[in-house]
Amino acid sequence: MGALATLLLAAVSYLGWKVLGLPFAPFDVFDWVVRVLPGPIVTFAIESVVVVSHALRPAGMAAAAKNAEQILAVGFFLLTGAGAGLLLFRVLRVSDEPALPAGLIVGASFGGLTLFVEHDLNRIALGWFIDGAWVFATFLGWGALVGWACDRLRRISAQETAIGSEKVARRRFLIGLSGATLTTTGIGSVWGMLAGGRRDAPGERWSASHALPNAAAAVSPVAGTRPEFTSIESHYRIDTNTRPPAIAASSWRLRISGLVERTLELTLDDIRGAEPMHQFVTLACVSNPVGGDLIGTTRWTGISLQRLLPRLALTRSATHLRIRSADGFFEVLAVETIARDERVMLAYAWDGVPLTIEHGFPMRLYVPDVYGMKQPKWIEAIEAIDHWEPGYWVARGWDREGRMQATSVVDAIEAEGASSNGGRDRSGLVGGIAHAGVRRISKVEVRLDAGQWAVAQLREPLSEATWVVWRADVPLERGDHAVTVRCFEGDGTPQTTAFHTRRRTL
Ligand SMILES: Nc1nc2c(c(=O)[nH]1)N[C@H]1C(S)=C(S)[C@@H](COP(=O)(O)O)O[C@H]1N2
Ligand SMILES: [Mo]
Repeated sequence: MGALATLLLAAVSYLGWKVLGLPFAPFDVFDWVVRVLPGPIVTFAIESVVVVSHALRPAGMAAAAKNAEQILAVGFFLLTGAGAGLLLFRVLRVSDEPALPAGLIVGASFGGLTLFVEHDLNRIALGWFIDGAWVFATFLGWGALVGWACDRLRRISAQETAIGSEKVARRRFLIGLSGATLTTTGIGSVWGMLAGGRRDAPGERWSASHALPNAAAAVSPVAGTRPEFTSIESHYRIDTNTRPPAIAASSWRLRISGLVERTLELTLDDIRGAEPMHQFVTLACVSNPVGGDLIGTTRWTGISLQRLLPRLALTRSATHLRIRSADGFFEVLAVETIARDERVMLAYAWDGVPLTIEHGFPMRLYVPDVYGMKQPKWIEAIEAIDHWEPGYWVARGWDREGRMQATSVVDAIEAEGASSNGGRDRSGLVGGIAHAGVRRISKVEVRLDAGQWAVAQLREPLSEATWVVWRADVPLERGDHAVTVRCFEGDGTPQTTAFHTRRRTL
């Protein structure tokens, strides 16, 4: 009964979320529980999900990882609901209290807890009244269903004294109820799925009407190499939210406080009104496995924090900024980094359109040379402090610097042209990307099978902060091949992470 009622609650909530943007408790409760778990457990879970989704779907692992998380969240919700139902039945069995009021009380309590979670995660999208009414109504419905079923089963036991007829009556009741619940669940889920189709970022993309800055580059990518410019839709997404926080552009403020002459509140228009800065940036997740797709390149638009610095009016003792996100994420950035590097920016657009909610609307931070774990999305507050502090992931045991490591990937292995000599002297093309933060790539080398390392050609990158597309000609005979790649940073430092190898049978 508990499981059935929870399934129904999940389906109804899902419909409410997809159609009206109401809270979706299964994801939100899960995210909240993950927040309060100790770092090592969360890290272990994330890494397991990444490893499993990479094994299952190496080409679409970002999406696969999010799906796995969502399945876990719903599973956790169903288990908790089933457990609560079981407990309620057990307790009521030893007392003679009517079950319906007990169910309502438990439902209301769970509703209250859920609302607290929604508030804590900043996911109250339509206001306290509407979201609160919805959460209470759905959870009370859950409690009422469990309680009512419990009462009915008791009455059946009391009425049907003969053992056989009691069994039949109970079974009939349960089958009827399961049928009704499962049908409603099915309708709710399908309707929600249809209603919640992908919403594209509004506005015209910059890339739709502009040539890339390296359009005239002499070296062109080998067919099969990943697009040099990642579309917003295919950019990976990684964060600790199964559902992103709800932020309204009109009421959003960037609050600057702490060690400042006076606190300051900036609106989105204040920030968009200042001189914009555009940068082509490759963003990567520290959890990206060798050859994985948790890396992407787009055009970021925002305001340089260096230029904003005078307006922040930091006091002399301020050395760091604690940058806080609506989802509880935070990162600590040295004022010195901002003073040294004008590229550090508050970004509000990707590819010419406002950031999508998944990618941090309305504001996110860009810091050159570090992994995504150091680049908060959904920023809402900056606090000036006089010391360094570990950020969200660093506090959970992740690498303190988070500096991007040099990496290179083989994307394509293509046999090319007609073969001469009975297929022995076939030539082939291999290609891919290499990236080392903003430290540039000076050389990429490829190795065919167990052969010698050969130097690849490098395409001029979109910027010094983006990956470099490389290509190389290799003699490819028919058969099984393994192509391995390695790169060197601008100053010649060799890649130290594991080399990527791609295999192909020609
Ligand atoms: N507020 C917030 N910002 C965040 C995160 C998060 O969980 N919460 N995850 C970080 C991590 S680990 C990465 S890799 C990048 C990913 O950005 P993207 O989802 O836009 O690709 O966001 C970073 N910023
Ligand atoms: Mo990440």
